Amino acid sequence: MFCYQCEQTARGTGCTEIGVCGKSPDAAGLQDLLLDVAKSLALRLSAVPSAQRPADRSEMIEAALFATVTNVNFDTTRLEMQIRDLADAAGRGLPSDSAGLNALADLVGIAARRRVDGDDITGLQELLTYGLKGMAAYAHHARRLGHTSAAVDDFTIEALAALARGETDIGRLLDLTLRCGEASVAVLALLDAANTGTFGPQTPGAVRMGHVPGKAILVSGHDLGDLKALLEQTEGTGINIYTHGEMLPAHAYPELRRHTHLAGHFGGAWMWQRREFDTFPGAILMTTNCIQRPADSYADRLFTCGPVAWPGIAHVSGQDFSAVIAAALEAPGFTDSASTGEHQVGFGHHAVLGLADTVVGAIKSGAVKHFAVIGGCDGTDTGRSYYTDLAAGLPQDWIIMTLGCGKFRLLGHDYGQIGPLPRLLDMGQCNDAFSAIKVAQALAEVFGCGINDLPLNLILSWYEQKAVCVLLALLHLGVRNIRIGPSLPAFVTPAVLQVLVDKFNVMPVGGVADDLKALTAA
Ligand code: FSO
Ligand code: SF4
Repeated sequence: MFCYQCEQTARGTGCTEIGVCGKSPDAAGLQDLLLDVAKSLALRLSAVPSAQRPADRSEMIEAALFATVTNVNFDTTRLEMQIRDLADAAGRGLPSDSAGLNALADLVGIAARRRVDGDDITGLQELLTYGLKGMAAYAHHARRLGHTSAAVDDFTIEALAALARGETDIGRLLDLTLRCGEASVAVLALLDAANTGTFGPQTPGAVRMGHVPGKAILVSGHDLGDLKALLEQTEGTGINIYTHGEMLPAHAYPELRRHTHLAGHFGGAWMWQRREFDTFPGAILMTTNCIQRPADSYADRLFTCGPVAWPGIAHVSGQDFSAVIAAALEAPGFTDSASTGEHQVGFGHHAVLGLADTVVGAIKSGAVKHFAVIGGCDGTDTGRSYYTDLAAGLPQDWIIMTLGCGKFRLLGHDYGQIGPLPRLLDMGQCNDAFSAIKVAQALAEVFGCGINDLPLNLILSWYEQKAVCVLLALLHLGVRNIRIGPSLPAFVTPAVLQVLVDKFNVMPVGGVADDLKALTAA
């Protein structure tokens, strides 16, 4: 196997024996093959005008791409079924046995392509592929809420078809990558419309960080629609629902918050799940990534749904959560109350722009000097304390906008207020980078300048491919001087990095003291 798509890749170069994430060589090979048949299907569809393409094909491609995102689908049986479905739709014959599929996978994987095309071209092809994977994840959530975009679907097919043809022209690959940024903006807007249209715009409010006595279900991942269905199915059962990881922003949505048994938030970011799930005395539902190898102590009360799967873990198909509810009723539940305090959520673009007069007044009076977006995806790397220390060290007249599971690095510090404004504005999930974009665009309009002329810095943490989608979206909007860490992607070769530096002045995060000095010198 060879995989270098995420930040925790082995030795910073690539996982070759087994994934640091726990992905087996067989699952890695099947994911490579799944991507390859998705490209074949896209190539076939690209020959047909978009209006005449069978309705379910984009959804199939989207599901295939999402299945290959880091920490989503580790189940070889499910991967093989998906490969065969896509191959059928693509009219492509495949070996009938698993060994044959594995052998085929070796021919289409990254290592084989690197031997032919070299590191730079393969790296650029993968950069585009990972942007498409991130888009697919967000598009999937939007689609489940009834929101789709022909522009997004068509671009995915066009880009995958180019990859299927083995596009090696660096100029064309760069062009597709930057256009992937344009499609990424569209998909972030799509999911924002889906979430706020279905559950109401985010509104500020406090979330209990802890638990109360009673039976309990913990919901992790990103899919607000699954959480909503579970809230409805547990209404009146006495079971309390807790959010975990990227579900924390669910408390900001009126249509979710109105369920009084949405009792609080339990735990931190995804990578602490083995420790946290172990101590949770109820059922646990993973709605999307990021799943880790389940510990025996909770494997029998862990459930997956949607695109996420782990071999041997019960998978809920559709949204009938009766098995999850039964497991919660069987488990002891909490017998006490505990709390580490409250966290303010809900500063999506509707809420922040609703305070536009206050924000603009605070800038004009000098009470607010600068904005920083600090967030993205969290991971286990010890270098990630950078984000904690940087945020804590910023001057008191800086407002910090945060989002994604990277926000957990910032919690536990009292940032205080500037007048009526909290200094830490939690904008939501990683896809709510769209809110940061909207706020920046609105400020640029008020002050009659470009986004890059605003007193604004972006300091992002990345982990997996949704972060690539968000980064490409920001680059498409012309945002310069973005700091990325804790390390740069292995698939971005020095030559490709130079292009990003020349065009956008993308830079790696440095030391906290040096970066604080550089950020505050401006
Ligand atoms: Fe995090 Fe995981 Fe939301 Fe990612 S929970 S790491 S980029 O899946 O998506 O921020
Ligand atoms: Fe390694 Fe990340 Fe790929 Fe998993 S997803 S195999 S950790 S590079």
